[in-house]
Parts: sequence; C-alpha cells; structure tokens
Amino acid sequence: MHQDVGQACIVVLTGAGISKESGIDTFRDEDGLWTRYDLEEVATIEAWHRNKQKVLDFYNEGLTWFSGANIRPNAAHAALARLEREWPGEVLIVTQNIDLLHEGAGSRNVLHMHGQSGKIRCMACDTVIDSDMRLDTQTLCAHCGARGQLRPHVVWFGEMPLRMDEIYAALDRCTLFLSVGTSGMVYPAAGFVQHVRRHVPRAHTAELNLEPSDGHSLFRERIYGPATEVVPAYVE
Ligand code: BJW
Repeated sequence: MHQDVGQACIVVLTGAGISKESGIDTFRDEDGLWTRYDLEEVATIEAWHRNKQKVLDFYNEGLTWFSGANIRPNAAHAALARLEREWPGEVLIVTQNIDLLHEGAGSRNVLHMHGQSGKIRCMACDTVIDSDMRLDTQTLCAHCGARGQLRPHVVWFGEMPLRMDEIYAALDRCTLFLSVGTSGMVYPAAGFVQHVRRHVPRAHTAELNLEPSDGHSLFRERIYGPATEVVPAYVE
C-alpha cells in the first residue's frame, strides 16, 4: 500500500464490482441488472409513486435470488476486513452495496449509504425493521399508529443517500481514499474523490476497478483488474 498514508483514517468506497466475484450481478456491466430491468421503472422514487407493486416485485425477486444463491464474501472483502483488523488507525468502509458481504467477511466499521438488504422501513414513522419478508402493498407497519406502507430499506434515485454527514466527516479526516469496484456514475458517491481532492489535498486517492471508471483521472493511483486479485495485493 502507498507509503505516505500515515496511521490515520482510510476510507474505502465500495460498489457492486467488489461483490461480482461472489456471484452478485453489477448494475451497468454487459450482464448487469440494468440490462434486464428498466431502472426508471424499479429504482426511482417516481417509479414507487407510479407503481408500488412493480417496485416491490423487483425487490422480492432479489430476495428470492439472494436466498437461493450460494453467496459468500470473496478475497477482496476478506482483505478489507483484515486491513481493518491490522491497521493501527481507522478504516471505514462506505459501501453502495446493499449486500452484507463486508460484514460477512468480518468488517465492523461499515456504512451502507444506499441501504441494506434484510431490512425494511416504514414510510410513515421511519422505523427500520430487520426482516427478509416479501413485501406487497397490503403489508403495513405494526409499529406506528399510521399503519404506514413498508418499503425496502434501500435508496432509490431521487432520494438522499444515508448517513451523509458521517461520510463527509470521515472523508474530511482521511489520509487515504480508496474506491473499489464502482463505475463512478452515481452521485453523490461519484463525487467523493473530488471532495477529498478539494478538502484534503494531502490525502492519497486510489481507484481499484476492473476498468477505468467515469472519474478515473481524478485518482492519483489507478490499478485495474478483478477485485479478488487487486484488492488483496494492494492492502498487503
Ligand atoms: C469489477 C468487477 C470485478 C465488475 N472486480 N471491479 C445529473 C447529474 C448528476 C447527478 C444526477 C443527475 N441527475 C440525477 C442525479 C442524482 C442521481 C445520479 O447520480 N444519477 C446519475 C445516474 C446521473 N443520484 C441520486 O439520485 C442519489 N441521490 C441523490 O443524489 O440525492 C440528492 C438529493 C437532493 C435533493 C433531493 C433528493 C435527493 C441516489 C442514488 C441511489 C442509487 N440507488 C441504486 C439502487 C440501490 C438499491 C439496490 O442496490 O438495489 O444504488 S442504483 C445502483 O447504482 C445502486 C448502486 O449502489 C449504484 C452504483 O452502482 P455501482 O456500485 O457503481 O455499480 P456499477 O454496475 O455501475 O459498476 C460496477 C463497476 O464494477 C464497473 O466499473 C465494473 O467495471 C466494475 N467491476 N466486475 C472489480 N470482478
């Protein structure tokens, strides 16, 4: 790993590419989810208001698929968990993924900015509930008087990603910003590297991806290859 990062804070942004070799499809690759589903129909707040059941069907299909597949953390998740255990400073993983493979590999300091599978949320009282249940428009919250509609605890286009204050605070104190397996097409995550360059000019920035992302030229260091190879090699 780069020598000048001191012992302070490492922020690792991860995207779908880190879980690809665990068997989870990315969104925008040739075999990605958005080649099979229209994101405007299943992953926007407007889609939700237009046709809740269609959005829930997409989510329920994902649940079925997730529980049927033999999905395990891979060597890239394991390497980041090892980094957190062995690095004398702070390591924070900010993941855009809703899967729990970082936690499965042993990472403890993980922020899910686009939500988390295995959780649902009430649209009236905002209570987040651990649940793998399939949702339909009749399933209402038992925790609030309003009996609000339950929805997947994920962030759709047009909604504010989660825990942004904590994320920007961590970016502001980081000495290394690492981006792994993300296309750099979705904001605000895609803007983190620019934020670090502007606000923490001494921090080192590195992109580890299969191919150059949209914002690749903003990173000081760029390493390309499958996550299971480049991530373990980088954090050694
Ligand atoms: C490998 C590999 C291997 C493959 N090893 N690598 C115009 C300009 C700028 C911004 C906007 C705009 N219009 C609208 C916006 C904002 C919008 C946005 O960014 N749109 C862009 C598409 C233009 N963003 C939002 O709406 C966000 N909210 C927001 O901005 O709030 C502000 C706000 C203000 C005021 C009012 C309200 C709000 C919300 C974004 C939500 C994203 N949600 C999703 C679905 C989550 C649920 C779920 O997972 O089911 O999040 S969409 C999807 O994309 C998912 C992902 O987290 C996200 C990012 O994708 P990711 O992870 O980068 O995957 P891919 O497939 O794109 O890339 C994979 C990469 O891996 C590739 O590069 C491969 O090469 C690589 N790879 N195999 C290593 N083996």
